[in-house]
Amino acid sequence: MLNKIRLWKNQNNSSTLRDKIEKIKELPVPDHVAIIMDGNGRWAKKRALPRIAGHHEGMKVVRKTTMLANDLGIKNLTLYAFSTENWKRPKNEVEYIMKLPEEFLGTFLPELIENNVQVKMIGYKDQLPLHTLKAIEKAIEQTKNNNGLILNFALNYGSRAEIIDAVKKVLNDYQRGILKEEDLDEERFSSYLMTSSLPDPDLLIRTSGEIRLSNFMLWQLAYSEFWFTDVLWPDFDEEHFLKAIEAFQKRQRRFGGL
Ligand code: V07
Repeated sequence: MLNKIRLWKNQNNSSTLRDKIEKIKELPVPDHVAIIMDGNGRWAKKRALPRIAGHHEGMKVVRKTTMLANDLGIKNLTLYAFSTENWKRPKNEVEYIMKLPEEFLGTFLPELIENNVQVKMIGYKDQLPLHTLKAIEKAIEQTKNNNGLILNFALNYGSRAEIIDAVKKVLNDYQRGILKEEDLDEERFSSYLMTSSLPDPDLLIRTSGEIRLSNFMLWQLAYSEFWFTDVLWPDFDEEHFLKAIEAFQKRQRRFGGL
């Protein structure tokens, strides 16, 4: 009897999830969702586990979120996995985090390929351990012709440094006569950023209760909708993601009504 109830409950839950997905797909979904995946350490602490256990659990949520974004027809998903500030963390934690791309891709790359997902990365590659970089570049290469969801990892990324580097490239192109002063506008400047191939995010999600940008996509988020939630990243499930998308669609409808 208990099993029957459990089965009924599960079927019930998963069918409402499918219904919700279908409902959301009737309205325009954001073209680009960016997520600051915060709260992994706090999730672990609450359970008296080492911080790395939170990062590992967070990695599983990356997979679920990617598959749901793909199902919803979202075209671009950027995930903030590691900031240029995160090197200040304990050495063993950083070493563990830098193994996560390999572990993730070792397990899920076939699934990403099956689902036509294209892997990309923004951030400073030169400071990454070679084993991390190699795994990511292999995934980028193997998925470069896929035309489904673009799964873009921000890794060793910092927005102010990105902007300074863009300005330096602008100055260089100006000096070489490739760029005229009158041709520099917002669109042209965007083409010097690491995100040049991506549209600006329509929706930013940050988990774990912090209400700040922490040097993430400062230029690109100028016109985006923001969704902050207290839910810790390892607890962020399909229902939470759908709630953020629903809120986005409601705001779009209000905006469209004006
Ligand atoms: C990382 C798990 C998610 C929560 C945030 C911190 C820890 C997946 C990746 C990844 C990166 C590149 C790639 C494939 C997967 C990852 C880092 C940290 C550095 F091509 N999760 N995850 N990378 N965490």
